[in-house]
Amino acid sequence: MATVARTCPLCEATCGLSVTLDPDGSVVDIRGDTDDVFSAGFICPKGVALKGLHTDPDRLHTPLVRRGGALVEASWGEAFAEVADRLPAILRADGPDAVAVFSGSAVTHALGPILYTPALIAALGTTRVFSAASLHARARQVAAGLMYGDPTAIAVPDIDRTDFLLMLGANPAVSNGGMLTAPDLRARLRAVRRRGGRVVVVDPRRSATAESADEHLFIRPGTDPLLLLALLNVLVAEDRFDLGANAGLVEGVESIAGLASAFTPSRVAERIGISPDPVRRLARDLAGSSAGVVYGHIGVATGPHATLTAWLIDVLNIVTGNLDSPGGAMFPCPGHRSLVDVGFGAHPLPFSLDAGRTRVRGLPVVCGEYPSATLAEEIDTPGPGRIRALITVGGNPMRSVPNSGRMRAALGSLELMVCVDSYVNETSALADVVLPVPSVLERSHYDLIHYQFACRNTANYSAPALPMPLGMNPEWETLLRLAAIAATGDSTTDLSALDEAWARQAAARLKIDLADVPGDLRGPERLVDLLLRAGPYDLTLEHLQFSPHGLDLGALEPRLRDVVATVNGRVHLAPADLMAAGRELRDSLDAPPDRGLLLIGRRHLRSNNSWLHNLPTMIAGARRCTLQVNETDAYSLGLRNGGRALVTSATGQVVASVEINAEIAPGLVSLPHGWGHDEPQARLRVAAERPGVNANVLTDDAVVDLLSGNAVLSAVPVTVSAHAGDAPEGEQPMPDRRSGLDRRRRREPGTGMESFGPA
Ligand SMILES: Nc1nc2c(c(=O)[nH]1)N[C@H]1C(S)=C(S)[C@@H](COP(=O)(O)OP(=O)(O)OC[C@H]3O[C@@H](n4cnc5c(=O)[nH]c(N)nc54)[C@H](O)[C@@H]3O)O[C@H]1N2
Ligand SMILES: Nc1nc2c(c(=O)[nH]1)N[C@H]1C(S)=C(S)[C@@H](COP(=O)(O)OP(=O)(O)OC[C@H]3O[C@@H](n4cnc5c(=O)[nH]c(N)nc54)[C@H](O)[C@@H]3O)O[C@H]1N2
Ligand code: SF4
Ligand SMILES: [Mo]
Repeated sequence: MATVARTCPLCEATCGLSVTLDPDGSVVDIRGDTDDVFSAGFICPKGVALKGLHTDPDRLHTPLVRRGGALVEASWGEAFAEVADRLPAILRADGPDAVAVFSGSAVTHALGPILYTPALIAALGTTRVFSAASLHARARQVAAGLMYGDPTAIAVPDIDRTDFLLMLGANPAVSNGGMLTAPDLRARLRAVRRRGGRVVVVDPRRSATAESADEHLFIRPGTDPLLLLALLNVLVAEDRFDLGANAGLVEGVESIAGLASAFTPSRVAERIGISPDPVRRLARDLAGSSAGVVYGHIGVATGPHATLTAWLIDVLNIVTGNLDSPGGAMFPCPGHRSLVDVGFGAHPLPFSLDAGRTRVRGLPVVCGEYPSATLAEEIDTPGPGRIRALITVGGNPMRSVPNSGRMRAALGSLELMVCVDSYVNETSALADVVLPVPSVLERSHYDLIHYQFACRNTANYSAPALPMPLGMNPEWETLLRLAAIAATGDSTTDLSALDEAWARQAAARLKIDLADVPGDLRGPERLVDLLLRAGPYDLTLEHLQFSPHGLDLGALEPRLRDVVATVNGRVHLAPADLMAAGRELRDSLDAPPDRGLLLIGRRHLRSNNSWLHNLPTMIAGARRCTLQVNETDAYSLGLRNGGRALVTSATGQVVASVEINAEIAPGLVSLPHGWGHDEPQARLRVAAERPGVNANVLTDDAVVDLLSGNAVLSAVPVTVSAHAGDAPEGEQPMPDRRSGLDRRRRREPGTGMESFGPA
């Protein structure tokens, strides 16, 4: 038996795995790699599940082509010939923008698609590029762009050295961290408390993270910017702004103080559902800590004011002297050069919101991408520039993008759809051609994306644990083949010349001599070697090949001066667009507060957005795709634990199983996303047994965070009523958790949560 060390690519935590293999290549077991320099043996159930993922009988091994209405097995040659028959004609007739590319979250977790999807986009020449970034990260990018001049200037909590963490809309106990790469984040949070620090969680649910924090404040969904402005208001009123070492580098402090003056804790209390006293205390704790940091993710990054929230989080870190300071919010410095430096996802610097507008709605084009919430309208709205063909890579827009009803009709109207994916899921079920990818264990890995958000500077390369099986194609070659078809119309061109040209272009941009790279390197390995050579630590791929458990490149260090890319070299605390949005919020303060029922999401440890539900070990146990509702609301809505509820929004309806839950505040309901495995042509046999419902039937593509175009997936207005019948077959109700209500709920005295019952 052999044991190989490799990095888990399933989430952002980048844990080291120790994979034990039989001589015949079958996986004996997967454990945490205790020698991994970053994760030191931590592993979650998803890492263990890589074994089941590898052997899942529904995972694709052969391309599929639609014949007579059904997807049937085809050779690679036949599949590529099908694309070559149809794609070039569309490009010729309607130009490059008639063909769109959607790259999903799996792209950011795999070297092949990270490095070669851009080659496909370049060959197509299309500007219709969509990705999961506008479903979770775009607001951070726009706020960073406006403040620091560079949308990639993202600061992360220096979690191992902080002594006060205020966390909004994130649940790392389940997600293991988002836009914060920190394996075993739960232990790192425990360590904050052990060394005398405090963790405060702001969340409309008593999440697992909230449960283990020092303090949890329930908040009315979508109102986080009001809380953040109230914190600033207290800091101004008590003269607690202290920019520390950054004082000379920051402009706009007075404007922030002026804006915050209207947002007193008592004025926002009813809207946010938090009384003034805890807000004042929170402001003092943050300002009084020796190293504090504010951090937020999905719950606020997919809210209706996502850019405003991202901005105010950074503003708070700056005015309390915590930006770019140990224990505060710091800019990582990974082992490799940024992909932006080779032109991937680049945005003209200094950043502006004028780099382009979408065809139909005129939303900003950021980092070379259209917002994913505009994908359906760009397909179904007639006129020049309409999308007629779509290539998806590692994504499931039928389950991840708002307004699935419209999306389904739009995808169904396409003249050609090609999906590069490991499954026939709800999206690829609609494709004309499906191209499979190797299993995680059959490909190499280096986390080009998430090391940019890591709480320690780290570099770790994993060679494939298993050889590529006969009949499989490396994903980078598949994407390069599609690029060749787009460029030449021919499906049989020699790819080595194309790969050579792609590497030469990257080397020129990085100012590295391609001759320095070992001559036997090809594909992603050659590009990773180039990016490491051009990086700040003079690493090479060979260094990492000799360090199978990774290289620790040290704690984060201050580097704000290197990061700022504004014209005058200063941090803009009060950019005009954000101030205008802040003033709009101020002007709405006197309008009557909204009391309608709001839908929020949640994640589960044994899931990965819309996938992994096909593995028996991941789906076992109590049903998960439930509509969580508080006891008070359940009573007034006539809902019963284990019964059914009809949930209606502006875009659609679903019938979900009810779970009465004491952890969720009144006035809202929660449904996880990524479910609804009931698409007739999908091939997910295990998932189909417990399909759940698709939350994105209810989210609205017409409502986006206007500054960034990021989708709004939280705080969605809904109505809920009882629906006849019990929970669907096979979905056993959870035990009624009402009995735990008093024990679990430690509500802050005097919060306004009681006022959140539905109108
Ligand atoms: N096991 C597992 N891990 C994952 C994923 C997965 O699907 N499963 N997905 C991965 C991905 S793609 C990402 S981006 C990350 C996301 O990682 P996280 O950001 O940690 O995401 P969630 O676990 O969804 O936590 C979001 C929290 O926000 C709260 N919330 C909702 N609305 C609001 C609001 O208006 N205000 C506030 N303050 N809170 C709100 C929710 O109740 C929830 O507890 O996780 C990654 N890791
Ligand atoms: N309502 C609601 N909607 C949401 C969210 C939410 O919180 N609430 N979260 C949003 C977020 S944060 C995200 S990131 C998006 C995710 O949205 P998507 O990226 O569109 O969806 P995923 O479910 O992550 O799909 C990943 C796909 O990649 C495939 N795959 C796995 N490995 C590989 C590989 O190596 N190569 C290729 N080519 N494919 C592979 C899987 O089979 C799966 O089909 O969803 C968003 N949608
Ligand atoms: S936390 Fe993320 S990276 Fe670590 S084992 Fe689990 S899925 Fe893999
Ligand atoms: Mo995400």
